Amino acid sequence: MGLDKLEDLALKLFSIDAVKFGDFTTKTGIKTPAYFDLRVIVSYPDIMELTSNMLYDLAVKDSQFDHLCGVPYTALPIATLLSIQAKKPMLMRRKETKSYGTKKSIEGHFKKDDTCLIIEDVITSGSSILETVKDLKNEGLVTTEAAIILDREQGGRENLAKNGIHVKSLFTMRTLIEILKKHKKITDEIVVTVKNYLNETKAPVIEKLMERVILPYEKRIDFATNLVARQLFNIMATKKTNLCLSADLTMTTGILDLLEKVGEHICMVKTHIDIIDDFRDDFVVRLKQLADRFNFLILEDRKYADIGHTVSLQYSKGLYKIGEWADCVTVHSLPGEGILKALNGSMNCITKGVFLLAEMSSEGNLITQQYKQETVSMASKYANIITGFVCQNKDTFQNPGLIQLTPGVQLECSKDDFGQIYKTPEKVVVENGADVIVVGRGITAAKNPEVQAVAYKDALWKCYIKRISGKLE
Ligand code: 5BU
Repeated sequence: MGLDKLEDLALKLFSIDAVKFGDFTTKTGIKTPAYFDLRVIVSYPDIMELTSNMLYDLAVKDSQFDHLCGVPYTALPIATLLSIQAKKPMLMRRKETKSYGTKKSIEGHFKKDDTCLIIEDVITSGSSILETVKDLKNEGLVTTEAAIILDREQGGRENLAKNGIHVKSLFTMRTLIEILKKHKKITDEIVVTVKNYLNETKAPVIEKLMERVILPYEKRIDFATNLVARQLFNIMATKKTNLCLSADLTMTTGILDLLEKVGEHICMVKTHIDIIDDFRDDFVVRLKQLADRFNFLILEDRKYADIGHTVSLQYSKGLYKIGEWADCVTVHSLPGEGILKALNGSMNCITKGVFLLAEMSSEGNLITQQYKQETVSMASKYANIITGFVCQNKDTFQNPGLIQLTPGVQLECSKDDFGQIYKTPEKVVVENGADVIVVGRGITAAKNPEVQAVAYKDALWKCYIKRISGKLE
């Protein structure tokens, strides 16, 4: 049986001593039973080629980004190969800023808000990648993904996730030692020693430099890769409201009258266009006028869940022509990434956004932890259209450029007759990390919806201020 590519690469790396086992001391003085020195691969063009081909398949060919940037120095030649293979421009980060000339830390041509894929050899704590990301960010570049050869599984992946960087690795330390064990290159004893070491030795947790839930909305604008997310952060920061009204009324006049009254207190209105009895085209014209006048966005809660082709038709055609007036829409990840691919093609990417459903508020819903995680990783490939996630918990995702939209909120905890679970503003904003909070019947069913909208707006904003002041846990 032929070796699969990953095994082939593992064995080659072992044979050139890029991977070693024994008693080693790292440059920071920590003892380790496994040592990786991938610098040597520059002496082996066939291994360089194999490594870059595999990284290309894993993390480059289907990703959307404007530039590649290798973390100096080991990853630079690999980044160069990938840049040529992908026909995407490369950026180079200087480790030491020049003391003469332009003092630029990033070399190459780029525009503000361009996106960048990081290439690295090994991660332990993730700090080298974060240093590179910081320099890129200072130049106005946006980074959400890193492609690496080996994850030592000592906390780097988590540290990077906290800072909005999703890591794709060819090997983890565990997969690597399993391969080497299978091919009898290392003894069972070494395998046990390395596994024990992994369980006991974690790299330091890196301070959440850019943690989503403590960053104010205005500081998150620069992290956002989707324009609707940027607009929404901007609106929230200027209007000082994170309230999204779910205008679930069935007559157009009811909705328009309500928005006349509460428009100044909301950052977004959420519609279910298909529950309206007297829909006419001029409704959306008036809705848009109100949105412009009061500076709020429109989210159509369509919850698309079909194959990509059908969804692209549902989005752009039919009675409602949602794509013509909604700033953003809600989408299920259930059908797989074709749904995002189709929307990416149907949307005018510069102005439109998607909230992907990662969790629901209703009792007994069938979403599992794995479904949720796969939903979040699916989104990372479509950073230009993803505004954020509809979800209930703050650890669903870390990227500060994305928005957590949370429904199921009322001033008191309760339930409705069909399993909707309501939590309080304090719970959803301070504890659970909601950025934009959806309130429907809490406002629409109130005797005085305007007064109630102000009450929600004030309560939710107070909780947000409490959260960003860092008084968590
Ligand atoms: P309510 O009246 O505040 O219960 O309205 C909540 C709205 O949010 C309603 O339009 C739902 O369709 C929508 N919603 C929700 O309640 N829970 C979810 O998990 C999702 C959407 Br996704």
